[in-house]
Amino acid sequence: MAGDGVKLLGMWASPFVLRIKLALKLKGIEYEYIEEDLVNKSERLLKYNPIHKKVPVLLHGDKPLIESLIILEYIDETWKENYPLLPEDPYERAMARFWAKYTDEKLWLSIVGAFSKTGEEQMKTLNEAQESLKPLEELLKGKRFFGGETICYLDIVIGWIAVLVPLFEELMGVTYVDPNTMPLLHAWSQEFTNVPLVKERLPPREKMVVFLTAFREGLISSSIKFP
Ligand SMILES: N[C@@H](CCC(=O)N[C@@H](CS)C(=O)NCC(=O)O)C(=O)O
Ligand SMILES: *[C@@H]1O[C@H](CO)[C@@H](O)[C@H](O)[C@H]1NC(C)=O
Repeated sequence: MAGDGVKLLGMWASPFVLRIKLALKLKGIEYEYIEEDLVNKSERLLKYNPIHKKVPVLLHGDKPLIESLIILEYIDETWKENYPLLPEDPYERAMARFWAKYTDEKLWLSIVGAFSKTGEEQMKTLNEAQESLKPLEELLKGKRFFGGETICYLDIVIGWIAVLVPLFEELMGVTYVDPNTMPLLHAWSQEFTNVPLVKERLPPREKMVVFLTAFREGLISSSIKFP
């Protein structure tokens, strides 16, 4: 039956891996999860993702799939009947893909960019990040989730903002999503992480704080390259 032989290579803190966990759960697909050590990468990871050497990797039987957005579309097309993720309408599908690309390019650069800076540079880049978040506020007008009444493709794609941004804010002592100027995005962020299926899969908060503190130190000292 569909679902047999599905494996996910992941890393507990990865927001890209979380996308795949959520999609598989929404679709009701059973899978084996394999935690990868990204400091000491396994033969398995290098074999299945020799180009980027990154997680997530989805294995469907012996077919490897890489890049979380591609994997999401593959999952949606392979298990069509269960809980559609992308919209039906071609124009809406195209727009969903546009916002996904915007999220992974512009938003990722500006949000993590500000996280990698201190002092005056931090304030400047934070401002850019806030500007780049504004279109999401527009997108949420009249909706509870990006998908409408329930979480869909775009909620899963943008979900990392709900997971990481509050932690970034706490560690940096700043505000990315001001509840006064971006009330819909702020409310979405809380609602999304409170959906039981999401909440059960969030990385442990305290472990995340330790992980992100070290990540930020790496970014600031340039021992971790970004972008
Ligand atoms: N564009 C990729 C990003 C995946 C990614 O950046 N994965 C990180 C973990 S969050 C990784 O595997 N990093 C390992 C490395 O860069 O060596 C996707 O959407 O799947
Ligand atoms: C790296 O991983 C391999 C198994 O994939 C293991 O045998 C080895 O001990 C690990 N090395 C370190 C330094 O953790």
